[in-house]
Amino acid sequence: MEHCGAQAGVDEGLVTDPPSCRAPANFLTHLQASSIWKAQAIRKNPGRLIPTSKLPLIRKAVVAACDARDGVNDDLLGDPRLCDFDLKTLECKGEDGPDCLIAAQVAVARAFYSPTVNPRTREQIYPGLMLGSELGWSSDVGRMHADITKTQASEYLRYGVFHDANWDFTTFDFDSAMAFADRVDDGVTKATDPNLRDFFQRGGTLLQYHG
Ligand SMILES: [Ca+2]
Repeated sequence: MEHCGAQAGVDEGLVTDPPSCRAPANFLTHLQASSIWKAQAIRKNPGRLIPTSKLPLIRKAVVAACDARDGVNDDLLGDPRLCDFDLKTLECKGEDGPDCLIAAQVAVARAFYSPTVNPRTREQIYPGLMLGSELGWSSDVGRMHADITKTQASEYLRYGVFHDANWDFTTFDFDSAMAFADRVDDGVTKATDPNLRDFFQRGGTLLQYHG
């Protein structure tokens, strides 16, 4: 039986005819670029890595500011897009401390929330992370890592796209390199067409779930 998604061990996306699909990666070339976007933000801001111990601080402030926007105080943001929390309110007034973020960490957090964009066209390459997602940032999904050189994103781009063992993620630009990655992939993992008519006409059924 063929599967796709995280359970297969790789994020190959919806590129086969699987009967079930757990957490399929979507728009893989751009998803990986969004990881590089975060890694470059961490690299550019000295003292930038937000320690795991401070992630609950951000989430608590976000929820305190926006919990009621969905009409229910339940420690959840029903629609994070309704939240306009200002990270500046968490910036340290003086020295670094457990209850505040230094300016470089504020800059990194802003990069995490920001969509990945093409600097020339300003087109969105991939959405940013939602307000309220902060507790997941230290996981492999959030990519709040000091070293991205051996993550899935950098491995994919190093070997799958650029075919260069010495490829350096800090050199990735989000205009020409992004276009190159899309050309090399040529739809193999960048499967974004939602039209599954042919699949269903062949009698296919698909159980897809995410979490
Ligand atoms: Ca709520």
